[in-house]
Formats: sequence, structure tokens, C-alpha cells
Amino acid sequence: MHKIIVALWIATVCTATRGVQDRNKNLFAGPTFRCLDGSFEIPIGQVNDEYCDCADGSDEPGTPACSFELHSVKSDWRFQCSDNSFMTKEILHSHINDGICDCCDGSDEYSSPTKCPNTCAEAHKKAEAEREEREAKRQLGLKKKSSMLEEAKRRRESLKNDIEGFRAKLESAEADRNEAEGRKTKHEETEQAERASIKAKSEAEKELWIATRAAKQAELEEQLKKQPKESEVVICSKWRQTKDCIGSGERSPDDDKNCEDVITDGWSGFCDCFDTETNNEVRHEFDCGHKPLRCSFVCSHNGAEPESVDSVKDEEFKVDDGSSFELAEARDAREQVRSKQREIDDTERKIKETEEDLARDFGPDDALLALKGKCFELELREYSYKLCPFGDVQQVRKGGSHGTVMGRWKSFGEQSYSSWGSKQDYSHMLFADGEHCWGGPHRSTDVHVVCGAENVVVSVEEPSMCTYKMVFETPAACE
Ligand code: MAN
Repeated sequence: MHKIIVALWIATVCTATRGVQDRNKNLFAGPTFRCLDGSFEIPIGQVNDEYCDCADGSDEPGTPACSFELHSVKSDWRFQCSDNSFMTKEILHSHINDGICDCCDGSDEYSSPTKCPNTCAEAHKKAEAEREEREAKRQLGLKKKSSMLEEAKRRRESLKNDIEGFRAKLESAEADRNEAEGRKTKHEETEQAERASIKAKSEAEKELWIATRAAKQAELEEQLKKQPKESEVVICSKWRQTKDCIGSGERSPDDDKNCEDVITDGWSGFCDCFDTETNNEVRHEFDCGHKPLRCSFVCSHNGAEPESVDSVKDEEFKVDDGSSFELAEARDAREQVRSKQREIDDTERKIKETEEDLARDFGPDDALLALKGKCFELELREYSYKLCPFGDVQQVRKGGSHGTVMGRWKSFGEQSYSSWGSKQDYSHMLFADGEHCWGGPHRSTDVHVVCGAENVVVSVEEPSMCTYKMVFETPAACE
């Protein structure tokens, strides 16, 4: 009899604690149970009896009876599998006895037609193997990490030395530039004087040219006037001026000229002649661009071009203002100033970049500095992905030459992530403002940095269009 009572008591206790999470076990240890919301106190035997006694359902930690009420208990109120030796496995109460094996020991299907084999040992083994693999990786990673730390140290030293070198170079380039600037000013004074003299000489030549041309023109006009009249029969009426340089064009009577006037290049029209024998009008038309003529001659010579001793070309005399003249010494000095200025700009840019690098956070122990300037690739499906820490992330279609930028270096993750214990979350490298996605956002990539034996990109996913997640293993993250 006594044995039976003990057995019943054990059964009651076992039933009462079914599914109870370790942290709540003490609540179910006594002969009574107080509902978590304080609503009732019930005998322990009523716990897990498939009937909801408590308003919040907390008296059914191991049955699905109050799955709905249980939502109101606590957000972390779950059914705990019996075997949670290698990992605490907790499931929603609605998953108890639902025909699906959730717990590796099958304890969630204790009253279900589905028979769940106990796979805990297997799962345990697998988890253990994974843990060992992770540990092996960590050990290898730690060895590599020390060489990465050394490399980071060397690089920081070398950045500091670079800055020193750049500053010395800048100083000497500035001195050279100033010296060249002085020579430039001096030689340019001489050059300016030479240019002014070239201009003055050319202007004098122009004056002479104008005078010579005027004299020639006058002489020509005189000669034309003296041309004998060949025909007494065809006589000249007038020069009829036309518009637009077209001899047969629209008349412009106000500009008509007399028969003895010299018609120079630039005038169009016609010599209006009259044949006194036949009483007919005879026209000789001229577009612009003809030699100087006189209509009395044209009419009497039946339109022949007047003979000229020398045709006066209507050319403009272009004054040489001297601006194309360069003094070799001034040219050399100018080139030197330009080249030294380029060197100064280039060196200042390098100083700025190096200072930025020196001020940048490369994570605990500076470890990630060893990755700066390096890139890591992963071939996956139709793409090759290229991660350049502190640079950018690119996606290149296989066989293509052009990469799509999936984000440019922005920062480490925010503190809300699990981190190496600093303000930054060094386990995430964020790359933003990549190429715009058609109908979507600018591409961005969140790189999860985890401990590994090598620096290697292990996976890339695109959970939503143009927003990528990448996992990068590096010894730098091993602790
Ligand atoms: C390319 C790739 C894809 C992306 C589409 C969006 O094909 O960058 O990753 O989803 O563009 O159009």
C-alpha cells in the first residue's frame, strides 16, 4: 500500500513538471500550485490535467490545452523538452502532440499516434562534431591572428612613416614651386616686353600696308579711267546696283553708279548698256567677287573684264599682338610651377588619406587593419562576389568585366548587435550607397564577420532585392 502511494506521488510530480522550463521548476514543487497571474491556487494534481484552471493557463505547462490562454502569460512561456542536455529546446504549447516531432527525445509527442524516435544522441554527436570543428577552426584562426596582428602593427608603423615622408616631400615641392614661381615672374616680364614690341612692330606694318594699298587702288582707278572706249555704238547708261551679291538680283536704285565710276569687289549689279544701232538694251551682270570695273569700258568692250595692271586684293592685315610668343625660360618656369603644383596636390591628398587611415577604427587590437586594401572573392551561381574591407563590395556576372557595386564602406554595425565589447559591433561591416537597383533601393551589404582559419567569404544571400547578407570568416575575429 505504502509503495503504491509513493508511486502515485512520483507520477503526480512527474506529470506536474512535464514541460516546465528549468527556471520555473520551483513553482511546481509543492502540493499546490499558484497560478502565475495569482488568480487561483490549485492542488498540484490539477496541473497538466488537460483542463485550464488558471485564467492565464499557467497550470498547463505540459499540454496544449491552454495554448491560446498561454499567450497572455509571458512571452517566453514555452514547453521544455525532457532531454535538453546539449541544448535547451523549447517549443510553443500548440506544438505539443501535433504529430510533428520537435523534441529530439520525442517528449513533445507523449500522447500522440506519431511515434518519435529518440534522436538526441545523434543530434548531440552532430552538435559535438560541429563544436569540435568550430574549435579547430578557432585554434587555427588564433595562430593566424597573431600574424595578422603583427602585419597590422607593421602597417600602422609604415603609415606613420609614409606621413613623415609625404610631409618632407611636400615641404621640398613647395620650396621648388616658390622658386619656380619667382623665375616665372621674372621671365614673364621680359616676355611681356617682347610681346609688346612685336605688337608695336606689327601695327606699324599695318599702317604702311594700308597706305600702300590705298596708293595702289588710286593708281588702278586712274588707269581704268584712262581705258579707251572701244565701241562708239554700244554706249553705257549706268551701273545698276542689285542686292545680296547677285547680279540678276533685286535692284537697289539708290546705289546705282555712273558709267565712269569704278565698281570694286563687293558690289553686285549690272552694266546697263544701250546699242544705238539696234536700239536694244544690253546687260552685263556681275555677282560680287569681280575685279574692279567701269561700265563705260564694259559696254564698249562687250562685257570683257577690264584689264587691270594689278588687281587690288581686299585682304585684311592681321596685326600680330605678340600673344603667341613664348620666351623659352618663361615657358620652362611655367611648366615647372605647374608640375610642382601637381606634386603638391598629389602629396596633400596622400597625407589626408593616410591621416584618415591612421584615425580609423580597425577593431580590437587593430586586427582588421591587416585586411585594408585586400579583397576576397566567392564564386556563387552566376556571379562572382568581391569583398574589399573598408573599400566596397562588388558583384560581377560570370564572364562579365563590369562589376555592380553592392555597397561602399560605411561603418561597423551598431552596438545593438552582439559585439566584441565596444561601442561598435565589429562582427558586422556595413556597406551602403551601392548602385541603384531598378525599382528598388541603392544596393547595400551587411557583412557578418566571424572567426575562421582563413580570410574567406563563405556565403552571400539576397534576402530582399538588392539588400545582401554576406558571411566573412577571418582569424581576426577569433578570441
Ligand atoms: C542584378 C543583381 C541582382 C539584383 C538585380 C535587381 O541582377 O544585382 O542581385 O537582384 O540586379 O534588378
